[in-house]
Amino acid sequence: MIKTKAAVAWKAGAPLTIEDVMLQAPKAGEVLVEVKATGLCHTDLYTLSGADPEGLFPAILGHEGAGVVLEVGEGVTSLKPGDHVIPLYTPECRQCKSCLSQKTNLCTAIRATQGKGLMPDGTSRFSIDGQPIHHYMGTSTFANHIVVPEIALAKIREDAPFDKVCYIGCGVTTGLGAVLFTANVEAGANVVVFGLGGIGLNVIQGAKMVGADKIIGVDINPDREALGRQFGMTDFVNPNDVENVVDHIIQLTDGGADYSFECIGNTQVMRQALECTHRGWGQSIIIGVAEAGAEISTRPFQLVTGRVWKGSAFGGARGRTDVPKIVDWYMDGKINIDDLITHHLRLDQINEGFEMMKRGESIRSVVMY
Ligand code: NAD
Ligand code: AHE
Ligand code: ZN
Repeated sequence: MIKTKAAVAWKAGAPLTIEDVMLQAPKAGEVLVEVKATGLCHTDLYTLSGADPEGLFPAILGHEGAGVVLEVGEGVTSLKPGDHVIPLYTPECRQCKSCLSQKTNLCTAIRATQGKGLMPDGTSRFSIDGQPIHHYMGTSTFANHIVVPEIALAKIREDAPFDKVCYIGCGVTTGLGAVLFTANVEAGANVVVFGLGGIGLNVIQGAKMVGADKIIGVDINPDREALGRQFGMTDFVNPNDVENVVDHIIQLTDGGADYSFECIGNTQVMRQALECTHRGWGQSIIIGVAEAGAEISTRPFQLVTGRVWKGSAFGGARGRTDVPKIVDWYMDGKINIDDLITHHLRLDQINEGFEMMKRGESIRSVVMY
């Protein structure tokens, strides 16, 4: 057992509190990691709000981290103490039906226990005064030390700064990957991005990277326009300034977008995102996470006439394979992460990070341990 510090979510809607937490040593196939930095993603806020059907309390949230391996359990062969890693909420076992299919990144090896806030053996490694505390998304990066299965760690180069590449643990990969892996956007395509936060700006960055023609950003926060343009957005639409956002985009794109991305988690916007795509071939990718019980709807005619609705988790990326490459892209200057990290915080400032997210003042806040 070791003692570590963590921000604990005791109940839905309540601020996190910083606690001393006991962490059990890694068992077979598991790895002890010292988390050096973690980003705050909207999904953490969503789960904390109580809207997540898989949200369990008490839990240690956080899923956008980077750190160093301290110890490996029995049978671990791909990692050793000192290795730099990014924890993966979408693991890559390379053995399950899903991994072997090569049709999805949604590895199923440990998904059932992960969704119950437990390690693969059905128990938690975290406790406070003997009371078990749930893991979250198999990562719990709001703890300074975590135990994670080997298959849920991407080994990365050692010269990459933790406080930047932690963002590759979710937001960067989700946004870039949705363009590159899920939608396969081609050069010259017209793209619309709904929601220009930590995910949407990375979708814009991905669209620019593949040579999209028009890249239209849609957000109710006018402050998002400048950063959107810096990352490659060609047109900005504030839905509050136009009569009908779907008609407006269809006009701007001469008949509809080739691809649209919903990066908010709002089911009404999901419908708009589908319906603003081009008849015959438009594809709309849902990235945003909506609350328990939410449903999407459209006229079936929208699909009959060739529009396609798709979803994307972790950008369709295979974590152990793709994450180290995305770290290389950052280190080679091919992608910009620095300008999206608007705030650095200490762990005891984490609640302020969520308040800034709610107020629309931050893109990514990163906690450094
Ligand atoms: P964020 O809070 O940084 O950004 C959300 C943006 O949406 C903000 O700029 C906000 O102003 C804008 N917005 C809100 N309501 C709007 C509306 N009605 N119309 C237009 N714009 C609106 O959040 P984020 O971290 O970028 O996450 C975005 C969504 O993606 C969340 O739902 C999150 O849970 C989800 N997510 C999904 C995956 C995945 O793998 N599928 C990964 C990460 C995040
Ligand atoms: N428990 C949630 C699931 C939310 C969800 O869809 N999560 C995304 C990642 S969001 C990261 O910021 C995901 O990877 N989904 C695939 C999976 O297997 O969970 C709910 O709403 O039920
Ligand atoms: Zn996330």
